[in-house]
Order: sequence, then structure tokens, then C-alpha cells
Amino acid sequence: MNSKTVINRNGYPFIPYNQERVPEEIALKRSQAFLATMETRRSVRDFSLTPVQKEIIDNVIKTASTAPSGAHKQPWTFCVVSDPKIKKEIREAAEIEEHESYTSRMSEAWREDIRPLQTDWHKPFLETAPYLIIVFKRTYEIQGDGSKRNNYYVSESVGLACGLLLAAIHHAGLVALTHTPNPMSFVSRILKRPENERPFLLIPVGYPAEGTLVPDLKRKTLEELAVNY
Ligand code: IYR
Repeated sequence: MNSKTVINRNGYPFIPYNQERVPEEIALKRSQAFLATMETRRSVRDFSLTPVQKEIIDNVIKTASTAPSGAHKQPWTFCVVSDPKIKKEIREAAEIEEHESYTSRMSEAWREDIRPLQTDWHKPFLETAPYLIIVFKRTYEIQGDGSKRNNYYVSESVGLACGLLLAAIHHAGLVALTHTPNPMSFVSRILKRPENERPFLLIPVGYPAEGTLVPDLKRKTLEELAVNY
């Protein structure tokens, strides 16, 4: 409760929404500038060994947690790994799964679709990136009395938080990769996560290695991706 709190007619506390009104001209400029910033975001697989200040990582995670979520349950946990021993353990387990995926689990169509990205089962970035952020979705919460209570729109909520996380990482001048080892349950085991958490995305974060190349991809144009009614 703060001094601006008002109690609504059903007895619930509300506060005034306090973002300053942005004049239209400035809104246009800001939307252009943010677009220009985000246009340069790319998934990067080659990381520099240059360390990253932990406070930057904390800030991008706090930014991610500003995402909306079903019933404001914030059904996410962000595990931050910098310990080289744990990174190595994660890499080894991921490479076992990825080897299996690349050699037998992926369909020929899938293999063909990712060929231009030139990925394979080797995942050195899981050790070279100074931080791995492993995002878990919390499918339910344990109540004080030990009973379980399901969260709502869990994948949507955690997906939104991950989008904001990637934008914040990019805005801070860092790079990331949304790595999707499949299956991913090995991270729950290595990080000893509780039963109500399921791994969602594994995101190495750091500075790009010098001279990093990324695939020459094109983004959809507005005409291709948006429909006006
Ligand atoms: N999960 C594997 C394969 C992979 C899948 C997609 I979709 C990509 O865009 C890239 C790779 C991996 O992370 O290598």
C-alpha cells in the first residue's frame, strides 16, 4: 500500500497508472528507434570469453519478469549458471541428446530446414558463454498447506518473459542464443530443480566472439506478416 492506493468498490487495492503521456511525434520517433535497435538482434553461437558484469544479467532478468502472466502468477524461474563445472556438465548432457537428435530423432525435412543455419550436435557455447540462463516454467505452485495449485497460460507467460529477456539482452549490447536441446530434462537433474518446474529454454549470454558470422537470413516484410482489417 502506498499513499496513492485507492480501494475499489469490492475492497481491492488499485494504484493510478502512471506512465507519462508520450506526444505522438515522439512516439513515432521512439518506435522507429526501437525497431532499428531490434532489427540488429541476431542469434549468435560464438561467444567471447570476455566476462559480463553480473548486475547486467540481474537487470535483464528483472526486465524479463516485467512480462504479463496469467493471473499475475509470474510462473517462471531463471537459473543463472556461471560455474564452469556446471556448464561443462550441462554441455556434456546436452551434446548426448543433441547427437541423438541430429543423427536419428530429427526428420529429414527438419534437418533440411536447419541446414542453412549450419548447426550440429557440438555445443561449445554452453561452456564458452560466461552465463547460461536456463528458464523454467512453473506448472504449479505448492501452497502453504502442501497442496498443489496450477498456474494459468504457463507457456504463453514464460514465452512472453523470454521475448522481453532477449530484447533486454540485445539492448544491453550482449548476444544470446535460444538453445532448445530436446529432451531437456537433464537440466532439471543437474540443477536439482523441484518437481513443479519444467525446463523451457536454455539461453547462453555473453559478448560475441570477434569476427562472428551469422547466417544471411531475411525477415518477413510487413506485407508478408501483418494483415489489416
Ligand atoms: N535443438 C537443436 C536443433 C535446432 C533446432 C532449431 I528449430 C534451430 O533453429 C536450430 C537448431 C539445436 O539447438 O542445435
